[in-house]
Amino acid sequence: MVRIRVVEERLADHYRDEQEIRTPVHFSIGQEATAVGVCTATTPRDWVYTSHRSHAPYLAKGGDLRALVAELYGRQEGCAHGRGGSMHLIDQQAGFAGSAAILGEMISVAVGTAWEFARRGEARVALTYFGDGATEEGVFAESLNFAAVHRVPVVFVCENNLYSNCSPLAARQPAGTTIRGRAEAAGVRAEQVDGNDVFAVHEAALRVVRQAREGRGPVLLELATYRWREHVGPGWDHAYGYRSREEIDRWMARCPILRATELLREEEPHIDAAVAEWRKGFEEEIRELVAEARNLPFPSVDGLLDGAYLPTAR
Ligand SMILES: Cc1ncc(C[n+]2csc(CCOP(=O)(O)OP(=O)(O)O)c2C)c(N)n1
Repeated sequence: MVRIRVVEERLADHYRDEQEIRTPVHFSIGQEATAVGVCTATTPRDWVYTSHRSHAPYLAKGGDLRALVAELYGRQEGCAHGRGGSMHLIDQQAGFAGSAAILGEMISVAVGTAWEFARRGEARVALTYFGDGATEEGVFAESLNFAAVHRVPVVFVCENNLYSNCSPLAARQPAGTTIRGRAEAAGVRAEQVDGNDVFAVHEAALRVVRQAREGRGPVLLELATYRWREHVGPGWDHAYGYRSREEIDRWMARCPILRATELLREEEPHIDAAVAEWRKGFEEEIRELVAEARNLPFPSVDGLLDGAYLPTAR
């Protein structure tokens, strides 16, 4: 979580100061526990998909940071060869199967992947991260239904950060309803977990990944969390007026890193010094990788259509 925080904070600074990262960026600052708690409950043979808010799960799953930084700078050595940007990350070796910006798209892709794992008799699980906003896409309902009927080994990971861009969940859904409730209505088991408590998230994820692997069908985790920065971009959005300063302060006081540190302090009396030391190491790591990425070559114009689907010329 500390590594993800440092990496994203520094990338936000570079994004703002240099105007060299030309891809839209959706940071997970404040949401690190959902990425780490779930991804550490998987093996590299389990595949994780995400939507646009992708850096944190990519790194938590073991994705290569060097290739992420190069991708953000649009370089050929990026994980999508500089063609995808922040919202199209991939590291198949780590089991990070891909991210895509169309809301809900990767929910159905994960269901298809998990279904194929099961059809081949492989004890593997597919997981798909999405926000509360994506649950309002029709594909969410269709995917729940298909996964329930076919007992697909998929874990739906909803990062409920209360907003879809600037639109609050309370203005979009009837009072008294929950995302968990909608999953259960479709016949999918579901749990609501404090998404800023990395230990609670991890415990739940270990349990549901095991159940899916054992053939007990799909599960949805609804993780309550909060995005600190603006929806897209490096800045803060206190002045935008769609959420109150008090609400932001309240959630920042529930910082997942601070909470984990507090929970560990008794067992690990030197935890604060360790976090400070890790921070220093990660600051160094990201400084070096950014300096390196800025000097890497861009993709060549000749290879612009490599990897693109083109109908064969007749
Ligand atoms: C099908 C589709 N509709 C609209 C958008 C534009 N859009 C991008 S992100 C976003 C809000 C997403 O909110 P949520 O799913 O809660 O995820 P969060 O950004 O909070 O992590 C919207 C509406 C899109 N990318 N795809």
